[in-house]
Amino acid sequence: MSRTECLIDACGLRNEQGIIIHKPSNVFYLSGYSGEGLLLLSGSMIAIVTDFRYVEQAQRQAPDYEVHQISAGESYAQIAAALIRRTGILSVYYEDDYVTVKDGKQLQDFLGDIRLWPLDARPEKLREIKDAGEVALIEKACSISSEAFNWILCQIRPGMTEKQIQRMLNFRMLELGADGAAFDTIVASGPNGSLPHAVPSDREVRKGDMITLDFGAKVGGYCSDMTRTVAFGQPDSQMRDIYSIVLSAQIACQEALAPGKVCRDVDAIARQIIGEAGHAEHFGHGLGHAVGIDIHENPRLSPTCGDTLQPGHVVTVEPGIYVPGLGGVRIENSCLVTDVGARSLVGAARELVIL
Ligand SMILES: [Mn+2]
Repeated sequence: MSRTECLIDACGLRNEQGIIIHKPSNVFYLSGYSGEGLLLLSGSMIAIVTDFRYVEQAQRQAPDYEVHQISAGESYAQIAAALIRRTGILSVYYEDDYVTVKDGKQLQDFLGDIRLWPLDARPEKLREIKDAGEVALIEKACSISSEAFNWILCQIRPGMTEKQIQRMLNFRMLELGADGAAFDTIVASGPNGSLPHAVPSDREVRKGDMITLDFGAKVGGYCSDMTRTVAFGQPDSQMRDIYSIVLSAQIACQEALAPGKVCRDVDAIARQIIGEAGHAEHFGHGLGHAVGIDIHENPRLSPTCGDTLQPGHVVTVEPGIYVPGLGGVRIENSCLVTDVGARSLVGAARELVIL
């Protein structure tokens, strides 16, 4: 079954029902098309509505789809609604968690008495289980980011700024074959390390800093995600202790990944190890998240997620400890859940590297 057919099946779509897809990551997952526009799906029609800039791209990337081009002054929603009305569809599923109130109202106006129903994130549910081709792309993205990490370790010198290191990492990933960075690369040195999502600054790195690098590559539309904290010169004993706590939490949680495990139970392992070491209040984010076309997908390894891990899930395991005024440590691998357990797709070593 094609992905489109799987979605139609998951919705139990009847003849008089259709689906309209706005979210770019869902458009790409279902059709392979990566430009702007909308997808229309029904039992009798699979179509892309786009504009002049993307018509040829849509035809190339999604050869099974009819491609409809809007004219000047028309909106995607207007043409989508006209196509839907022509097919005799009476109700349409749409992404209630993505379409803005304004766009939703406009779409409803164009549709007249055709009703809109929430799609309830069914495409995202399908996207949770990665097929072999998707795993291969994520694995390639992970190996590019691992290799870029091993390279940057040999490049860091005193006086380099966080922004410089960020640029070099991004450039290296591109040289190694990435289509781009999966998200804004984080480089956080010294006391900036206590900010889990620090924005790289003009701060110059110096001996005695710990440096956190959180980054990923994008390959064929799929993301990798990894974090390493390295020591630039000998770290003080407090940071060394923090590193070993985070490392033992990361190892324990990664080893615990297996089909049938409940996400919040894996998160709890990290929270217990870090809490027993006296750092409960310094670990305020979830243990991890799924990764795929989007950098953050479901399921989440968080205290509230009751989902069960299944073969084909790719999730990050990224415990961290952040102490304001001192610094922080985070260690993150992206891991594939297999039939028997899990394996990291990130090859770089996790043990403390002292530069
Ligand atoms: Mn992550």
